[in-house]
Amino acid sequence: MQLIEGHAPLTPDADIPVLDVDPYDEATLADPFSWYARLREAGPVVFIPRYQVLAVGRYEETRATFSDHENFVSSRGIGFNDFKLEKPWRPPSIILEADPPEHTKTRRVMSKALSPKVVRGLMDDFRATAEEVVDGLLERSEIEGVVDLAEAFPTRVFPRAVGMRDVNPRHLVDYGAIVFNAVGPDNALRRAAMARAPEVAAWINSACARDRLTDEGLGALVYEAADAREITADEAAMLVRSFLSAGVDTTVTGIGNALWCFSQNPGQWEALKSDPSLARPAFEEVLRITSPVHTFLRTADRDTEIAGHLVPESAKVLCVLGAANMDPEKWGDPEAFRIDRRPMGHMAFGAGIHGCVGQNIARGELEALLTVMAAKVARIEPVTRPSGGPTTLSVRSTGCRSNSSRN
Ligand code: OVM
Repeated sequence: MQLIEGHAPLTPDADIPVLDVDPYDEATLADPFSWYARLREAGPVVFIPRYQVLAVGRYEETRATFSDHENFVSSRGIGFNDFKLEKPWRPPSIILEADPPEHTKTRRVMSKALSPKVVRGLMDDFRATAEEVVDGLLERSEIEGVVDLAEAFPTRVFPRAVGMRDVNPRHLVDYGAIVFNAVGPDNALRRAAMARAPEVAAWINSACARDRLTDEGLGALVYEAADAREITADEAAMLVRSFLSAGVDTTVTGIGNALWCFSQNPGQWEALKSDPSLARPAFEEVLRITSPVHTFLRTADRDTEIAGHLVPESAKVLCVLGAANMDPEKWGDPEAFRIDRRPMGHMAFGAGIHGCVGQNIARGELEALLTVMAAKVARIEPVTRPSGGPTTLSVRSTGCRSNSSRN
């Protein structure tokens, strides 16, 4: 059988609309709202011939598909490859790319290691580091938003939170880009990221060993679960790898996207400055409007249906979280960035048993950073406009850089 993007070709139900788009071409990634709208308007589920996948982007069907882990499994891969048919690029994650009952055990360990109480213990370091990073940047007239802030902040606080003894911010950022580009199709972005995979993945894997971690961080908590026989030591190393896979690219993109939102909406920056307690809800709105992880896939593990349309066993379903987060049936004036919206039920962290287990730490990092910035930064503006004085961050951005995570 001739595979398409590592999975079986699909003959869709005749009444499923066909949408001839490439969600992963660079222009679409850079400005995805119009593709999101086309997807939602075409129907509750559509067929994308180029990738031989079904796709959902309306809020209701995206949420329903993503939450239905029995029909739509993760163990066959959450990208285009079907692990039943093609060997994955790295040993599969034992939490992301697993189903119950295996998933249940690893999820419990990660959930404990990333509990609200653990995150509260990290907040002082997040705030102090945010002060240092922001003070440093304000001494300059202009910054590159992604590199100088969005990458700089998580790569300082996150390895410390995990308890890593080995320091290499570049490898952490590159690994995140590799892992998330691996979710997308085999295009130029994915190949460019993958070119560095052997070297970077080897470094990451060694950094996950118990003797490369302090006995204090999140990594130690996971190894303690191995001591308690909840998981094996090899599984502990794999779960530390999951921290490093999921914890960097996501927050880098979240911060970059926050800069973008505020630079486009100066009134909302004013609003945050006058009420810094809005830092957390502001981040939720950044997530809703920019969906740092804009797509994940699932695989139908049996014949099933979406909105009454047959979905055959082996079908890959592209779940477009970004489109669900902009669905006008769910959100009033969805394109308006309003930091006090409190967008309950947004899909940026997913939903169901695989919903982001690190969402508390992500919120903690962004709360610390946005609170500190609200106190110190007068304006955030793109460099194309004239600079506004010593406490303005003039932000240059390298823009869309990564296949499956940045917009
Ligand atoms: C992992 C992992 C978890 C969430 C996201 C992710 C695609 C990876 O367990 O390795 O990136």
